[in-house]
Amino acid sequence: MDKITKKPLVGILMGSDSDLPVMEKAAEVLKEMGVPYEIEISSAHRLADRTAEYARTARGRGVEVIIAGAGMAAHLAGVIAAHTTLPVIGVPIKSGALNGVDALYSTVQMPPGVPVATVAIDGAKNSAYLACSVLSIKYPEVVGRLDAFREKTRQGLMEKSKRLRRKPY
Ligand code: RP5
Repeated sequence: MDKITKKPLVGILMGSDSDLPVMEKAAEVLKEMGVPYEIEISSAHRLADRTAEYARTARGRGVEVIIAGAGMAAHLAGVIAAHTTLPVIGVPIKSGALNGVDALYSTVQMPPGVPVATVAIDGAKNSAYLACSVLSIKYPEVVGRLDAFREKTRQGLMEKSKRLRRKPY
């Protein structure tokens, strides 16, 4: 069991700055959970060498989980997974003519031995919660924060349900 320091434990990558409105939601969740992260743009196609280098050096720099979001022919998460054995979480992004279905298929259909844990189209929030679940194996602080978040969600929904039940029909 370890203690969290200021060193980034999660690397968030995205293929383009146009992915930022979606991917910053992952950053927000990690901030709420007190998990340090680094965030960068690096494309599988337009910055191929840099992407490979990022993935190869991530473990050595102390990164423990990588989140990669990309749209259209989304190969970012897969290319990262090809260059590291760290857990890689892919976020297919809704962009282009096919509204993210292309990115979903490109991200999820990895060959055996090179897995990418793929969340829903634009599922950046869940990518961060999943990263927290992975980290919770080693960092007990994260377990407590995940439990507190689930409890807050539960309470909020119970409140909403109560308010709805009180409405006259
Ligand atoms: C992908 O192509 C990016 O991840 C982005 O979702 C999409 C469009 O990129 P831009 O043309 O907006 O840079 O590689």
